[in-house]
Amino acid sequence: MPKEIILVTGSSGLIGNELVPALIKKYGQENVIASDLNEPTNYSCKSVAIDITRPEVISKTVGDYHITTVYHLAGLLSAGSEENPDLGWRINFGGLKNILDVAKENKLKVFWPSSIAAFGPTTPQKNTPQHTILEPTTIYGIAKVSGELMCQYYFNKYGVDVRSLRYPGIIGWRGKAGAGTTEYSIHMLNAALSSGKYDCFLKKDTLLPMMYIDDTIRGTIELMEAPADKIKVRTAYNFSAISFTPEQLTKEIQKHLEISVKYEPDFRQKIADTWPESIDDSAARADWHWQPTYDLEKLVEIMLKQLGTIAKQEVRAQ
Ligand code: AKB
Repeated sequence: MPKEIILVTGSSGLIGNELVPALIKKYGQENVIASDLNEPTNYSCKSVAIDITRPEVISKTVGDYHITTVYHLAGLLSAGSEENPDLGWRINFGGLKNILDVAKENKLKVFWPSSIAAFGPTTPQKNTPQHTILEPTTIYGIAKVSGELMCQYYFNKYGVDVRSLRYPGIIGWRGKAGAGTTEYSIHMLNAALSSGKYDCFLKKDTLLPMMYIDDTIRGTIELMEAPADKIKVRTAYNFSAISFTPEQLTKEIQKHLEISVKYEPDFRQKIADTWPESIDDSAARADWHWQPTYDLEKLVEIMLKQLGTIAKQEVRAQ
């Protein structure tokens, strides 16, 4: 089998911070290249700076390092995109288009995350089906739906082996939370360990699909390693684990630590209101055997443990 050499874009983000070490463990540090807008400095593999809006930079990196596979994570999340729609579109859709063009020229295999943001207010909110109405009202969601269709187009027309998942809210501890909406959960967990107080920008009963990062990383690599003929969905697979509200998360945290939460919904509530409450991911389960393992109880326990360890290390380093 030809050697696989993997480029990860957006390596410094929440997911990149977990995916890069997982890929290094699996494929060896000599076969992984980490990249972000600023060159990452924290990985044992080679790192480079890539501005995803500059196709010539992507092309040069792919040529220089003989890249065969790209995990394209670079993006601007929902709230950040809503604050700067032009930038959101340029990074989220433009960046993907640049990656797909380089993939076409160089026969690369590509992973790109779509999101539950691809759905909108007219989508059935409970147990949202794989194939359903996609009429998002955020610029982030519009870029995700357009991106999904572009992935399918590049697969059908040019044979680019591009695979995608509609990520729910991802909860991890190694990287910093981005400018998203489901990221309230990570801020709340951090607040429980620091001040014990949190002002939540969503209403307490906002039910959203969520997932612990270890499930995300495993599912993402499993999708990429599945035989091509098992991948029947070339837009993006529904990808699900659990759903909970801010209030349910607060109650679970309170089993371990004291936290008082005030609810002060802002513009991010409007974004959350257009997203599903729960997702039907039976296509992913049937086609490439997706199976989540973390429930809310396990997620909170491990997040508090890991964030607590980091906080102690930071205090010792001061
Ligand atoms: C966000 O809230 O913007 C992201 C997402 C669900 O895509 N976490």
